[in-house]
Amino acid sequence: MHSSRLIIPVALAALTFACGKPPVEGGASAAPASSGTSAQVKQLMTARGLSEADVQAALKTYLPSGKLDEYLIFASGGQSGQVLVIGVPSMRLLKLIGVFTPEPWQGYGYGGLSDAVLAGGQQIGNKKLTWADVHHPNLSETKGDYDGQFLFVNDKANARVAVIDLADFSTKQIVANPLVGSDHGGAFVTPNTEYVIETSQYPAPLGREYAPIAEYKEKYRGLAMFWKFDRTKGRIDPSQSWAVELPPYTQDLADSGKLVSDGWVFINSFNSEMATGGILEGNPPIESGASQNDMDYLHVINWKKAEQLINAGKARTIKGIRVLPLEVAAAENVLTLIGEPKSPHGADVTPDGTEIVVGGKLDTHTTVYSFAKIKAQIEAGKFEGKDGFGINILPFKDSIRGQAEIGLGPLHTVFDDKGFAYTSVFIESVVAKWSLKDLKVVDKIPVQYNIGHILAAEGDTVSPDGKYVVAMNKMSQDRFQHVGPLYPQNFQLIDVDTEKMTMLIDGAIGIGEPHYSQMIKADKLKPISVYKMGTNPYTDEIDKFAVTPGKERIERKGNVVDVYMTAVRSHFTPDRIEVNEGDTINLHITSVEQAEDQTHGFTIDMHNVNLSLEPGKHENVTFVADKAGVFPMYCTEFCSALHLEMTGYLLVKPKK
Ligand code: RUQ
Ligand code: CUA
Repeated sequence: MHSSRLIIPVALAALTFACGKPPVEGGASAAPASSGTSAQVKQLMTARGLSEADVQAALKTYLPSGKLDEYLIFASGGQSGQVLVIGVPSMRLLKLIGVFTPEPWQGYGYGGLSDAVLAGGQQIGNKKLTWADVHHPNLSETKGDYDGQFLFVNDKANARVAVIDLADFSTKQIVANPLVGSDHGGAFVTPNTEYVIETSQYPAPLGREYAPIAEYKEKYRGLAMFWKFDRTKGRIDPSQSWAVELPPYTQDLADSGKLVSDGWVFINSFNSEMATGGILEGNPPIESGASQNDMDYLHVINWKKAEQLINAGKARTIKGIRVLPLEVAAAENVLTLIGEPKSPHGADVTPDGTEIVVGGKLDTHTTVYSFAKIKAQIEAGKFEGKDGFGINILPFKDSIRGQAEIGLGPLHTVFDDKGFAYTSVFIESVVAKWSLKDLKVVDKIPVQYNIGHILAAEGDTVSPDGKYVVAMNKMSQDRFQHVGPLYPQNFQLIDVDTEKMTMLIDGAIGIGEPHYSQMIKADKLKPISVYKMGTNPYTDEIDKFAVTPGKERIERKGNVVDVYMTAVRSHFTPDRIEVNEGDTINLHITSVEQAEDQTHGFTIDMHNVNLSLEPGKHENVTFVADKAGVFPMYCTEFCSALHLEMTGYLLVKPKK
């Protein structure tokens, strides 16, 4: 196997030699021929067809064995229902976090305590959800800056939000929105993570009820859900959560205000035409019906005021959630609207919180809204009219600072530390860098191809880092080996510290279609290495069934058998479990290891049980031994030289 990695350390030496020499366009470096090392590098470059720029890109991204990445990306795993953790600049995949779907290595969803987490909102009527459309991972914030404690992520297809604790990188909670069936603008946090915001996508009657499509205007609605986050518990508290009812305008992406605009939320919408399709009935498809008007509506929500009204009892309770009715939201100017150009998509608040940048998929501009103008007009009651739901509309021209001519299909925007914005331009397949000051594009870099989201180092916080931007591209047709008609997604790492943006490396994403991602400085994360002995990671407490060494036992009460087991290099105690066919077995297993990296696994053949037993972790498993037979149990992690010996038997005696 030829690996590009092999050449780099040598190339590094070569560039040191070549220092001060002009680079040779597209060819080998201008290193002095007298240097043995550089001659070798030159040879390698020629043999592999590498330019000077290639070698520089390699030098900027290569990590020698043992060196750590500077940033971590938390990327949505799209249809996989998982979250990817990727190192920057190496673009190495570090972890897949099981969120809405089982993840076997972590033993997530295979018989242990995590089953209850995974089951959150999984049962819809008589259907069980086994996948999710993961869209937008968002890190918890303190004062508008990532604090490295939690990650939230939404499932667009089924309107669920998950909480991941970054102490152990595992999913702790999934909540299902009882009011709507799909979401998109999520899971954005307010600057101190008071709330995790989830806004609906496709309008439907609230409470997941039925109403005929002919009653779309009267009965179908959108929603902005404010999930209350309890930071000390590290969980969303549904009982303290509430929502604002929205008109059926197909709300899209959302962002929280910050600093001066803290207390506000901005949500895009499309299809303010309220097209409902009906192709067979002779109507235009939704896609063209929804593109008739020149403007859709940016929704401006004053959430602090909404919260006051909710607390003052102005809510209607639907399916256990307090909802601020549309009439109240409109009358109190909790919700106001502003025009936004055709088929808007991203809504991104600038680092200083003063402006909102909106991209229009069918427009060539990004539009920059001024929060000060918006607020002043709302306070002065300066509206240009009302929409069909009685919501006040602010004049577009007086609400914006201006527009930047970007290119074809601007979508999402992130920011750096020098006053520049970076917008993904879908149709043109470029990243456009533009100045927030004068709204002028200063640079463009082609990406391969069809970029969707974009992310920058801490790029949506109050203090972005610059340095890196990642283009999240959908179609990579010529970038990787063909692996069938479904191509890998392509994360392209771009250096934005150079005068012109430069492409550093392609990162193939081989699962799901990632949507948004965030990039955090790695040293902000303080994950644990071991659990306190006996910890139930889903309650963060010592489990009441935790087993201490010497206290292992098997207790039988009628046909219920409780097994108290420990795992340690390289045995399970007890290692023999003898039961009768039809018995209910409660297995309580504690890893009594406390050394870093001493992980075991646990499986029972043919029982679909698979656990990961990291040091100190406790697991409970319950099942009925409904099949007589001999079932080996073993450790599934190659934990020691005697790993294969870390085994035992479940013996199920047949009924007579
Ligand atoms: S988005 S389609 Cu984040 Cu651009 Cu979901
Ligand atoms: Cu324990 Cu393998």
